[in-house]
Amino acid sequence: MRRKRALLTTGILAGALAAGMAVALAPAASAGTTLRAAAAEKGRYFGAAVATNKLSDNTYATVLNREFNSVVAENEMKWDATEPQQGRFNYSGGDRLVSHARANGMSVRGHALLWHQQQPSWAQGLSGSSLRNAAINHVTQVATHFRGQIYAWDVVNEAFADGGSGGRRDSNLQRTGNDWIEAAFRAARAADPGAKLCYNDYNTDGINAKSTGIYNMVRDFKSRGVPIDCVGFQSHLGTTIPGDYQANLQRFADLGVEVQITELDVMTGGNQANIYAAVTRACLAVSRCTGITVWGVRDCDSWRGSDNALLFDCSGNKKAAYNAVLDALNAGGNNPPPTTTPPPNNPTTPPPGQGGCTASVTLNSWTGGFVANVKVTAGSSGTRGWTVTMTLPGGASVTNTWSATASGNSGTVRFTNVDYNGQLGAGQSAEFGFQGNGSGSGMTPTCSAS
Ligand code: G2I
Repeated sequence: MRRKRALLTTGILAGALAAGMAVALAPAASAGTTLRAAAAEKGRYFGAAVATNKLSDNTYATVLNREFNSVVAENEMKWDATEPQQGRFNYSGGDRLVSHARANGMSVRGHALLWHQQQPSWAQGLSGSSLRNAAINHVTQVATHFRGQIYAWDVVNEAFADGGSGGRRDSNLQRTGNDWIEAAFRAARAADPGAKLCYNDYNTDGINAKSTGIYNMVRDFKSRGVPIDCVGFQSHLGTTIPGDYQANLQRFADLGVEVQITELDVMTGGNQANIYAAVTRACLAVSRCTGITVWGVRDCDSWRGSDNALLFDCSGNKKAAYNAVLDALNAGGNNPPPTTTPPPNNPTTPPPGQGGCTASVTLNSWTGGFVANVKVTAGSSGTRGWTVTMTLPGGASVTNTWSATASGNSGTVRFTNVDYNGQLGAGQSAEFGFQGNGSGSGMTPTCSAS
């Protein structure tokens, strides 16, 4: 059967060539009939924010599963939901969304590890190093729980001020020190090295003081090796879209980060469909724009109430804005995202030694605490297992460890591989980390392989 068709095709081709007709050798891309199919043809995802209690609503689930191939929890992965009491974690809503995504071929955005809003009341009552330690522990625990299941995390959400200052917003987190954002990104990288780490904000839809403040932070992070992979543009839009929307995405992309439209919704009115189409075209025109997420499924699911800001009406019918997005996704011109992602920036990695293993430590410190990320690299014989020994400065102690098992928590501490990261081929690396109280400066790791 297959052979017959191939022969037939060859015959048609030969005939067409003989007749001097132009023949397209690559199959023409077919028009996608759903948002997820049309976006996938352009190498992108199309997602929606989901309230997990609505997954049992038939209309909701039907539209979600048919049209979207990415989801984000509207509330269930926020701090108040995941750590309602300090040190007591609740992942039920997030886990439910992740399994729904898996069953339906969807990727998951994680939202949001740290934000000044929707903090549990116990965190609202903390300050200084106890808040900083609690925040970093939160990042570590949550990102570790979901490790391997999240495409991109909003590590920090909405940390910049509105208005013309271009500076940070005042918040309890900001008052722990300006380095709280980079500390969060480092902890997230250590906990889930496979997730893309994003900074996410609103009112950043054109080139303005706020987006420029964020741009400068991202540029600084890239230059200092702070792990950041993406910037989220929420795009809660009114009745207009800034003329430099695309140019703004492009300038961030030019810094070497992925850009994503993360919470799109648009006020109803004559321009709604046009604005949705313009956002879609802008993302397609920027090769590092990897996907669009709308902030809800139907108008009645939206936090914007009577704005009717989404792509489906309350009965689940497609609106004009839906058709405009689908047409824009299917229109010609393809600027696929790069298929390779630059590896995480780790300038301190030493070359592997002969046999054995080597280890290097990257420290992220603040007054009263630190996070140490340790990279173990196998020498020419590879490892079956490894142990890294470090002597902590006096007064310092380990409070938690990930991707390794610690023996002791002060003085000389030995960190041994866990079952999934002991076996390394020659030159291969594994990472683990730990958080500590006190100062971690001056620790020199030594590595021994088995
Ligand atoms: O405000 C719109 C979005 C802006 N960017 C960050 C997003 O995380 C944010 O989402 C909204 C959710 O759509 C709302 O659903 O964040 C709100 C909280 O700031 C969410 O509202 C909250 C209500 O304030 C709570 O009273 C309610 O218990 O939703 C909770 C769960 O329904």
